[in-house]
Amino acid sequence: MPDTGVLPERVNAGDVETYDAIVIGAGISGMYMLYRLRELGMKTKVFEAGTGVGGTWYWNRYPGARFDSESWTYGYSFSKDLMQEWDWKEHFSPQPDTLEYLNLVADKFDLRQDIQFQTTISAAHWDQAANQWTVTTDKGQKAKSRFLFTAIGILSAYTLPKIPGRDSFKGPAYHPARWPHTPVDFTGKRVGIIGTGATAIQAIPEIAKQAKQLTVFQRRPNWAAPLHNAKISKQEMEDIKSRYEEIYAHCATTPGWFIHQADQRKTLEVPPAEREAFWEKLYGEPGFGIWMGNFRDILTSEEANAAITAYIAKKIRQRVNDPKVADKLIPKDHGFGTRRVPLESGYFETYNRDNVTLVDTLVDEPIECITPNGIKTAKQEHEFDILIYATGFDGVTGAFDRMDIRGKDGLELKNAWAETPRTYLGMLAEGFPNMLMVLGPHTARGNIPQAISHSVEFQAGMLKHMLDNNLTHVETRPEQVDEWTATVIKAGEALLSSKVDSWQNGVNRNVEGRTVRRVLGYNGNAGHFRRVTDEVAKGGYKEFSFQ
Ligand code: NA7
Repeated sequence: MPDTGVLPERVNAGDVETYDAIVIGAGISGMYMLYRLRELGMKTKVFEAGTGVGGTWYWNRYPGARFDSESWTYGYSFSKDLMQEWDWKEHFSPQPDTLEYLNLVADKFDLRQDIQFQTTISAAHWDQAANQWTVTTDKGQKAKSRFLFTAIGILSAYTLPKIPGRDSFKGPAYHPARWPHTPVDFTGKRVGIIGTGATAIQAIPEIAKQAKQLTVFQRRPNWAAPLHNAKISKQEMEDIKSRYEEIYAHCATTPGWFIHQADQRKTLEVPPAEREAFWEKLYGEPGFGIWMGNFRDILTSEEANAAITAYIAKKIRQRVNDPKVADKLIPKDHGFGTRRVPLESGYFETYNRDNVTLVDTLVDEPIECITPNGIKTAKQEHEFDILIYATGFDGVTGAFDRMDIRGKDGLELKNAWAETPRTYLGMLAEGFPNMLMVLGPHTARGNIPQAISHSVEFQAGMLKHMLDNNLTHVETRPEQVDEWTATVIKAGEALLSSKVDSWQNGVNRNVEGRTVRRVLGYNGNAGHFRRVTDEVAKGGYKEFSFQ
C-alpha cells in the first residue's frame, strides 16, 4: 500500500489533550510501542513528522536503499499471523517493499487512528507537581501524558555538509534521508555525490546506471563487502515461514541478533591457506557473515584485523581495473570492520564505468565551495545538473538534541548528556522520570528491529508491573546509572572501533561540538544485555525507583 498522506488532525493550539502515553515517532519502534501500549489499555497518541508510518523506511527512498540484514530476520515477530501473511520478495528487502510491509502492519493492527502525522515534537517538559509530561509540537499544539516514549531512531537527524555556498546550487540538491516521493530521473544528467558511507555505497551503482556522468566526492573511503542479494522464491518463502520460530530463536543466541555467529578460532592460529579459504567462502556468501561470522578476534586484535584488512584490500584491487582508483578506494586510516561495514552490490565495479569519476577530496582535490553550477575544488569547477549530499546523520543523540527536552528541575537533556549520555540500560535517562527510550543511547543494538522488539517488550513489561501495583512514577537509581554507564564504556574499550571516528561513537564534523568520541551504544554481547534485562524483569524491576 502506498503512503497514504494522511493529513494532521485539526487541533486548535489552545486545546490540550491528555493521554496515558505519548510516543514520538511512528517508525518500527513507535508502531510496536503503540501496539503494546494499547494492549495495556493505555490511551496513547503517537506524533510523527512524516505523512506516513515507517520511519527510516519512510524517509530513505534513495535508489538502492535496502536492508543489509536478512529480510526474514528483520520483521516483527510478535504476531505469528503477520509472519505467515507477509512474503518477503528478496533476501535483502528493497525500501519500497519494506515500506509496503510496514503499511500492512499499520493497517492490520489499525495503528493509524492513534497517530497524528505531519507533526514534529519541538519540546517535552516534565512537570514534577503534576507527575506528567507536556509536549509541544511545531504547530504550537500541546499535549500531556503520564509517560513519554521516544521512538525517534538512531539515524534520523540527517546532516548536511558545512561547505561554503551550499545553498547556492541552482539545480536540485538532495539528502538521501529526504528523498522525493517520486523517483528522481537521472537520465542524461550530470550528477555529483558527496560522501561514501553506507548510503552512498548503495546509491552510487544505481545512479551510475542511469546518469550521463556521475562524480563521487570521497573524503574517507569505507570498507565494504558484497551483499549477494537474491530474490526469494515462493518455495523458499514457504520454507522460511515454516522455520520462523527456529530462525528468531537462533538470532536470540547471537551477539547482535543477526543470524551470524563468530567463528571461535583466532585468526592467526589458523594456517594462512585455511584462513584464506574461509575468507573466500565468507566473501562469497550473502550478508554480514564476513563481518560478524568471521574469526572472533578480528575486531579486537590489531594483528588479526590487519590480516583481514589486507584480504579485503586485495579483493578491492581485483575488482577495480585502474590500480590508482583501487588504491583511493582502500581505507588507510582504519581497519576492516572498525566502522559499520556497508554491504554493496557492484559498488567497486561501478568505478570501471566510463561515466563514473572518483574525486579524492582529502588529498587530491579538497572541496572549496558549492557554486550555482556545481562544486569547486582546489583544482577545478565540476558542473552538475543534480547534487546529492550523502553526508550522514548526527547519530543516536542527534534526534534528542533537536528537541527541547527538560526533566527534573528543568534539567536540559542536551546539557545532561554533553559529555556522555547517562542512562540505565539505555531505556531511562538519569533525571528524566517516566521518559522511556526505545533504542536510546547505551542500549544494545545490532539487528535493529529485534533490538527494538526487545526494548519495547521490556518496557511494556515494566509498565504492566507499574499498572498492576498502582505505580505512576519511575526513575533511575544513581548507583545503577553509574554501574551501567561504566559497563557500557568498558564493553567498548576492547573494540578497535573505539579508536576510530564514526557516527557510531558520536563524531560528525558537520555538527557543532561533535568532534569528540563518546560511547553511544552498548557494544557488548546482546546475549549479556538480554540476560541483564531478563533478570531485572524477573526480580520485579527493583533496579528502578518507583513511586
Ligand atoms: P555515514 O556512514 O556517516 O557517511 C557519510 C559520508 O559523508 C562519509 O563518507 C563522510 O566522510 C561524508 N561526508 C560528511 N560530511 C562531509 C563533508 N563535509 N565533505 C565531504 N564528505 C563528507 O552516513 P550514511 O548515510 O552513508 O550511513 C549511515 C548509516 O545508515 C550506516 O552506517 C548504516 O547503518 C545505515 P568521512 O567519513 O566523514 O570522511
